[in-house]
Amino acid sequence: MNPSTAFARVLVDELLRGGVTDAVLAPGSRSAPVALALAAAERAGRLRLHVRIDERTASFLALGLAKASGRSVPVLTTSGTAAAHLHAAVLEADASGVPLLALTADRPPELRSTGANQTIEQAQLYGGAVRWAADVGVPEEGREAAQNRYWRSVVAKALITATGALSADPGPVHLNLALRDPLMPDVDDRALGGPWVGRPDGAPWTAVDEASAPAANTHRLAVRTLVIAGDGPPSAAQGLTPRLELPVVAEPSSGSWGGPGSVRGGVFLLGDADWLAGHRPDHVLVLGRPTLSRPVNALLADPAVRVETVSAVPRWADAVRSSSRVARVFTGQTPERHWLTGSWPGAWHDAALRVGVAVDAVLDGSPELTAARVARDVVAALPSGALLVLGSSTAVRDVDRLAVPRADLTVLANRGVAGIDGTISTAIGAATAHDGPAFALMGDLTFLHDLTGLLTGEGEPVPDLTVVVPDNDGGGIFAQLEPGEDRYAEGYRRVFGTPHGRDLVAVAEALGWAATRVSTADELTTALGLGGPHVVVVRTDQRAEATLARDLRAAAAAALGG
Ligand SMILES: Cc1ncc(C[n+]2csc(CCOP(=O)(O)OP(=O)(O)O)c2C)c(N)n1
Ligand SMILES: [Mg+2]
Repeated sequence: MNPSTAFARVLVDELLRGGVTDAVLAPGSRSAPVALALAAAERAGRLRLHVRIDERTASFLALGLAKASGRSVPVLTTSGTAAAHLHAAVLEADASGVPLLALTADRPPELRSTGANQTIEQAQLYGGAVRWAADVGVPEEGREAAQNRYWRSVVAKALITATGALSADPGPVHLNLALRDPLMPDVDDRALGGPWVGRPDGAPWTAVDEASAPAANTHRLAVRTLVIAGDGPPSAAQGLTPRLELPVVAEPSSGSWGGPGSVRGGVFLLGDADWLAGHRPDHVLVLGRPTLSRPVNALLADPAVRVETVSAVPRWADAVRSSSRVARVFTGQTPERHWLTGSWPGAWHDAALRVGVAVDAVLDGSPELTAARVARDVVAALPSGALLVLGSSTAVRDVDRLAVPRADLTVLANRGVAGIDGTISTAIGAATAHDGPAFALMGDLTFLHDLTGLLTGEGEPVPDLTVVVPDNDGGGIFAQLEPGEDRYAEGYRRVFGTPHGRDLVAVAEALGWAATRVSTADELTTALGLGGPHVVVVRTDQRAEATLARDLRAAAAAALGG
């Protein structure tokens, strides 16, 4: 076996031993040995392989697979700019703690800095965004046993690091793979033998011993304790038990959404200064990473509020730098149980119910199917057990403030860096790993940004995914923020509104997806029931959305007695 082939086959074998079940690749010639080894593993029924022509799409697909499965997912590229296209997904994986494994094929050292074709500085390409990066030495003839140990231990370490098995800090890892010609295999797919064997019984080269459970910390709860749950894995919510009866303002992708204590439209309550003045918590427990709303940050910055953080990972979120304590697990004890069953949590739940009725009346009162209503109705219409992937921008925020929270859905969003990139690919990846129907909700620019994500080639697994796109012909969120104020009207359309004028049904169909345009609530419900892969487009209007957002806030304020 030539050295590149031996290396590639050992690498893939060790990935499989380490628990990898899915891998993604984009084609190229420097990466050929690894690509062929992955394809061979798939033929042997040991792996599900996904092939994409666009590396950015490939990496977000891997991100979605890893996010939904909790397993490491390798994404393989050739050398040069191909490797750079993984950067956005690596950043998202870093910020949201997803075990993405970037495998970038590279030229051997003697070709670097020589002007050789498709050659860049790839080692440390992703800087501090990865938990670990290794520039793996070029496979060579001879020293088989030593090279086998080296390769297997590098892969085992990469997987242990990516999954956070020892650190409790999962995240991306980069293996830069320098390969020398010949790159094409000189043997068939026979099992690895001789010096290339791994540990007996299919074990990984290095396995992690079960870590002992982290020590429990006890939070001293106040009479008025509020839980703010931001984006994070469901484990972030562990320990939040129904018996505590604390009100929970949970973001949709928090794992606590719809769980015990979860209030609908919490952002309306926090955003109403008058109501909050009478219901201000003394103590706020923060789980995960809250990123969606300004009223949450305002509350966390309030010096009268004692802020504490629960974080299973050593990177806790504290964007306003007010947290006075961080603990690994939540083990809140009610000092005096009856304190908590008093009027304060009840007032939050009552207020949320009143706001819910008020916003429903506004949403149902409009004859048009607005983006806001789509967000609420999509959530309500999904079958139990479904996956919902939310795009950044208005989609996730509309669900956050308007939908009735549901604990029976798996809700994911790329909130690590909150990019509008790679969302279709993330959704396809997550849907592929999810057991059951999957749905995604994203704006038109978010959709257009990742069009190559729709491009699933011949023979690729295609999940049951329905992508719902409220199409307001551009970036409507800006109309709801400062740029949307009348005094900036002159430049708005050109530099914020960014209308594209495309027919997204035609666009989706051109890329091979069934697509439907809907304009009523009933049509939306019907379209959601058709099954995927399917794109559902709803035409909406940026300015009307901004007006509606104001109407919703006013209705909430009125319901809160303002
Ligand atoms: C990769 C990336 N580029 C730019 C942005 C800035 N940005 C945030 S929201 C947004 C507009 C999104 O438009 P769309 O997806 O149509 O959603 P809408 O705001 O219309 O609901 C942009 C450009 C971003 N978050 N990520
Ligand atoms: Mg839009």
